Amino acid sequence: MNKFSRIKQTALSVLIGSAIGASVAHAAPVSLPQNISPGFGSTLWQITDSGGTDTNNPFTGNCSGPGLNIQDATSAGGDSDAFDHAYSIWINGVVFVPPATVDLTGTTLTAGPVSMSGLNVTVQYWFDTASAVARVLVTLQNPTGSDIATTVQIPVNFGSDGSTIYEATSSGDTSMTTADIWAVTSQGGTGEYNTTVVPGTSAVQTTVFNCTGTEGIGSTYNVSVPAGQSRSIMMFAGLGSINNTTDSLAGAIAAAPLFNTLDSVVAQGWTAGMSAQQLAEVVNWGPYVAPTPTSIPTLSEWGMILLSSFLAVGTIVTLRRQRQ
Ligand SMILES: [Ca+2]
Ligand SMILES: [Ca+2]
Repeated sequence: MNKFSRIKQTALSVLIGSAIGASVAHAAPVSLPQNISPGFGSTLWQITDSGGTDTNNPFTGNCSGPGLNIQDATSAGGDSDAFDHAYSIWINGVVFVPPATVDLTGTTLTAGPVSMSGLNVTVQYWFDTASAVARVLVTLQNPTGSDIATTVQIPVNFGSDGSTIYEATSSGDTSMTTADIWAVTSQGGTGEYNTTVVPGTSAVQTTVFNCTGTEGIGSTYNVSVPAGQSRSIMMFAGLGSINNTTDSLAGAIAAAPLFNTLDSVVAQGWTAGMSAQQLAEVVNWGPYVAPTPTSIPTLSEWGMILLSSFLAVGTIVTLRRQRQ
């Protein structure tokens, strides 16, 4: 299937999903923790509201404070212990603590908005039903009349602990830098294959808070939110072979480039449920270039008028010649 066909199919799926969703995916206020099994092999995502740090800093201390995060995850092939608390969200050094209840609609968990640093902050975790992929979307809405500059920090602590190996990054080497969109890591090359997708970072580091080791990826984003507008940071987590239920390092490395561009991410269906406006508000990815639909050319109204005129003139000329 070519790219455009896939996008058409994705658009169709979204339409069908929306129609079906109206009847089956009820919005529901739920308390945390929540375990979400999207149905792709054994994939399991465990969401909790504790596991921030005891230092009010995302990249130091121990994992014993409050804060929304993905506590752990299991790959499609049944490989558990991907994380020791991941994707907590820190705004100007303060962890995002969810309200007493969050919304769970299908496989989309939405927390907030919570007022932080003058911004209304909403955190959404979305879990794909057709791959071992989670989307983390942090939306900052500025209700004031002035622009607000803020720092967003996101630590991911790996379950692979001291055996963590950087197997590949998007730049082609095994070193994680701000130039990278993603990194594939493993536990000593034999499991816990994590694909951490954090493009457009202002800073990135490979040590975070301590939770059976400090190994992980800590991302920092400097974001300016214009007055009265919203801006978002979008990240992804992939487990195992990502879009294949058999876990392997080769599978993870082969699938990771699907995250290389926003167009590819959209084509994979990993922005499902996001509006065009929400996509446009994402600041840490390159622009999305919507494909030009291939359609049968049709004549505009002026085209029809011109064609009719030519036919009329042609008929008059023919009639005159016949009379002569
Ligand atoms: Ca760990
Ligand atoms: Ca690199």
